[in-house]
Amino acid sequence: MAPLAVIVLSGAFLTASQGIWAEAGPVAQTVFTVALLAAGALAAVLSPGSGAKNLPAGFLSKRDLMTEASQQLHANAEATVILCELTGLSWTSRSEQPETVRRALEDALASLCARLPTGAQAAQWSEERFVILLPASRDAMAALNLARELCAGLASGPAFAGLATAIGCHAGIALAPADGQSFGALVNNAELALAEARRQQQPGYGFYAPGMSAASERRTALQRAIREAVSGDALRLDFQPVYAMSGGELTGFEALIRLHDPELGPIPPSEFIPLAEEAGLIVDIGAWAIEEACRVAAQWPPHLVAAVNLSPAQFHTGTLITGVRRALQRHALPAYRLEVEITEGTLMTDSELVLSQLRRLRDMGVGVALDDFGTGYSSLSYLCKFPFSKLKIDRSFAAELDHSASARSVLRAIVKLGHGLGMTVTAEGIETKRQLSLLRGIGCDLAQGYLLGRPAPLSDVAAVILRNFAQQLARKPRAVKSAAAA
Ligand code: G
Ligand code: MN
Repeated sequence: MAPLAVIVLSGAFLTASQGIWAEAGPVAQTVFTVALLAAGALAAVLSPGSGAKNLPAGFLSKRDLMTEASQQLHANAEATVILCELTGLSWTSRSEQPETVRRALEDALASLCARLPTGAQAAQWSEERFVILLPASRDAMAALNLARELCAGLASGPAFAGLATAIGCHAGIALAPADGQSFGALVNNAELALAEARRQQQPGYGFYAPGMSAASERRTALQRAIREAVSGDALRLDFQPVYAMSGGELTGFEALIRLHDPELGPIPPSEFIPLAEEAGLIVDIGAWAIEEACRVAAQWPPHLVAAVNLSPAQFHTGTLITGVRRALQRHALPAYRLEVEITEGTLMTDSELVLSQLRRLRDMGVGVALDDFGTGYSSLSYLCKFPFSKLKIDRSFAAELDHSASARSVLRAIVKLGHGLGMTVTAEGIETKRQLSLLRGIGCDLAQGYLLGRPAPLSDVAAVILRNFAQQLARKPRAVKSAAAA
């Protein structure tokens, strides 16, 4: 594990120094440089043998590239730094096929080197990272074209025999003097651009932009908050009621994860779920949500269902089914009172893996809803392959209803399709009475939205249940009274 630790350390050091770097004085920059060199040297000494041994002829040592860059910046204050990162070399393949990985790395480096224009210089930065120094930054387009060529060249490069995954490349670009006046600052900002390019996936390369430091600091702070919330019990579930369109009877609640950080305040799920996914924390969070929803639902009247949203990552752990089964057992909750919601995105990759687990959940009696329907690819083939119990129509349709006749036609078709396949259809995002009556007229079975009830903390749930019970009692006294007596 030693080499992994050292390389991760050097990466973490770079990340931790983001933002601070810009303000750092010469002493700190020297310390930074020495630390990088030390980490690189250690990594080389401790390498398990999968690192490239034969660097292409044009490659400088890291130290020489630093000297070169400093001289160049001193002489004409202009330079372009491109930080490239190879992808696809997993640690599994590294430990299982060190020789193949080493050759693949060398091939990738040679291919990278062959594409460098005259005057460009390069050095290996860490095992998978390479810094390219271009002599001037006046021509930003040339830098962008080079980054594009490097990424495209590797992506379509020779198939590396024996490797399970193809080798790819991401690149971040920083230009002096605008993006930094020292080599360290340029590399640091190229690192931020690289991280953004990695997050965006397409096109896989891009320039540094000034907002990236602040955005990166917020992401780092949020990931810390998420980590602390997971270990420190600060996650909460809010519950949004779902009602029957005809009669208005409460049928259950959708459980929605909420994160409230003492310093950052409430963090919306749209912000923390992608970050939790990125940090690999979503699996723990998801398992907790299932457990908590079962615990809470077990205290409700027996006709009410709790719905929990599942993330794609939860299908890759191998523990989803046992986790659900254990949570149901622990809280003595009948399976039909739990529903899981997945979006079409979850079915996009490894759909067989996902569908086989959904089938097992259905066999157990757990409800399976297709969430946000109509916004993704709406591939109707999933509807044939898997018997979803419920279709939840994305809230954008409710918003469109007021002014779009075509939205009404599409909705009618979706409802017909859902009913034809034996599914219950829920309309989400109902905010006005007009939307409610239109959606009822179109034939949706269930209704959810701010008009009927916002997501509310657990402490409000009992009041929602009681209010609905009272309303039902007032509406149809005989039926409800006899149900209550029984
Ligand atoms: O993707 P899913 O349907 O699980 O998303 C639920 C999200 O939708 C929650 O964050 C919830 O707060 C939000 N939401 C629920 N009802 C409404 C609504 O009526 N309008 C809007 N804009 N958002 C809603
Ligand atoms: Mn949902």
